[in-house]
Amino acid sequence: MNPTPPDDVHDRSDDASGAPIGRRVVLGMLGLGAAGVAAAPLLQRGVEALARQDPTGLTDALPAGGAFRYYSVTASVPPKNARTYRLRVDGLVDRPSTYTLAGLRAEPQTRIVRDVQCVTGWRVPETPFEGVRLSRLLDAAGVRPEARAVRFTCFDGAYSESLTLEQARRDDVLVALRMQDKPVSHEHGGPVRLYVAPMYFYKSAKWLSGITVTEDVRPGYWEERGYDVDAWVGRSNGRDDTPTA
Ligand SMILES: Nc1nc2c(c(=O)[nH]1)N[C@H]1C(S)=C(S)[C@@H](COP(=O)(O)O)O[C@H]1N2
Ligand SMILES: [Mo]
Repeated sequence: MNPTPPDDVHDRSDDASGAPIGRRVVLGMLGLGAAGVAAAPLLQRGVEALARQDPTGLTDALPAGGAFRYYSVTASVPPKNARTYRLRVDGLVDRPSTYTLAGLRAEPQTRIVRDVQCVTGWRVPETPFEGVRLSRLLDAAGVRPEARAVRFTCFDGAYSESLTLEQARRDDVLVALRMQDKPVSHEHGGPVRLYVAPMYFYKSAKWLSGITVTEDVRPGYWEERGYDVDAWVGRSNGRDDTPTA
């Protein structure tokens, strides 16, 4: 099992050194380059509105103060509720199955309180998430021996994520029904999102609708655009905060 990097190494000064890496990647992906950096002050008009349109975290360059930003790579997502929500578990499993929200609520719930860390620098300390351990759903489905990875799909129709099977089986990876001690809101990816506590927040797919066990890791949405598949906080995406002896 991979050790979890300590949360307390990620203070604000740490962010200040780490953030430009993320921003450079982001600006490169947007094709903005130096012109984008020069235009950044213009973004300060309407931080909230822009943050909603900025899935990458570019608006983290702006002062906004410790709160969650909402990110979505799609303009709008049709909401799902207890009646319409379904989570499909399939792929290389012996027992493919479909969970309703009630079915997920009936499973044992695990609560984890850790810092949320976006790869672009913003961080929300001590955020509670609660839900069903992914390992539990995988065990219930009966993962076949040839399986090596898990792919996650979302009912926004665009986003995807992935983990190796070993990562997916960690006990700090949840299919989350609650966030900040409330049901996961639509804006935060409710009614059900993934929560991968030891990794940057882009791994925590919102609006989770599919868990497919696969033979190989298939890079997710941001990973196809340059971010690391193994997204350990502090030890990926150009950062290495591993303490040296
Ligand atoms: N479906 C979906 N999941 C997603 C994203 C997204 O755009 N679509 N963005 C990711 C990124 S980059 C971050 S930082 C977090 C943001 O979660 P929040 O909106 O609850 O703050 O969700 C991650 N999961
Ligand atoms: Mo992010």
